[in-house]
Amino acid sequence: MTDSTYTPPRVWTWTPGNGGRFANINRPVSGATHDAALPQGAQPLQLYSLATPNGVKVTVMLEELLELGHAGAEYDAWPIRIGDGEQFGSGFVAVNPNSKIPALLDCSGPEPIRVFESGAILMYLAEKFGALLPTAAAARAECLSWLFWQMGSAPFLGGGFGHFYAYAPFKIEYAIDRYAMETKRQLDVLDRRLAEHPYVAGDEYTVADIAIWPWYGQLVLGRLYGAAEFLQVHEYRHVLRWAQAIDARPAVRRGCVVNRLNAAENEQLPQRHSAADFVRLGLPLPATR
Ligand SMILES: N[C@@H](CCC(=O)N[C@@H](CS)C(=O)NCC(=O)O)C(=O)O
Repeated sequence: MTDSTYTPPRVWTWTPGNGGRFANINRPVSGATHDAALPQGAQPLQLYSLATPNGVKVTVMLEELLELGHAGAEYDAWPIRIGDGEQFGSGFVAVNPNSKIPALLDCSGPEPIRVFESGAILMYLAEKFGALLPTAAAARAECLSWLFWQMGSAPFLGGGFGHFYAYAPFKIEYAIDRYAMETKRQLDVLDRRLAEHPYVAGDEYTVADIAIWPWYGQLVLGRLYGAAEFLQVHEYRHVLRWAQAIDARPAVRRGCVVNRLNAAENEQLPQRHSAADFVRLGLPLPATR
């Protein structure tokens, strides 16, 4: 076990640039650091995001809605370079006072409606279009329970395990142990559920799958933190079956490349303005086009 010689002082003070991977964007206060207007396109929905697991939830949701034929789900997607601090621009902070992607502006009505927090965005869109969220009381309760399970659980996977395993400036055995155990417990929760049901909320693909897949699905597919072997993800075979099935969905394939930066040219779509943008990448277009 790591021997720590650190004794916390009576009052915590901020040391900028503590050496962690995201030290340059972390600060103990909120609010805008600079004036910067957000770009705005012609589509009814404006998305300000990035292709991280939290961002991908929303682009997959929008692509699934378009696949279902909801033309009102057309969107312009603009990348927010969080490594460069664009989430602290005044325009972005006006849409999300919490300065985190994803953030959505619904411009389809007389006044724009802002929505932030990926879970709130998924629910907002599901209710707006009457899709991917069951309406019968029991099925809806089950779906929302798993949607909010994701919101509460993923910070232990991302901010806990991922941070200490992959991003912290040095390895702390205690922290990695604690969050590896919790991550494996969460994978086991999902595995037991998916042993009995094709999808997380039951028989239907819903916003619960859309929220959970970018984190736990991509983890078992070996796409997060280079931790597949460390966590022995192949043991969660029901999660793996579900993850592979969702990975093959055309809307998921499209959603994963939107607002993606720093990938090969043919695997990223930094901005998305219409379905035609996917042609260059050779991806399947919405079936309704
Ligand atoms: N609970 C939020 C989490 C969003 C979040 O953590 N976004 C990260 C990227 S995945 C971010 O924008 N980080 C920038 C920062 O912390 O300054 C949600 O689900 O929308």
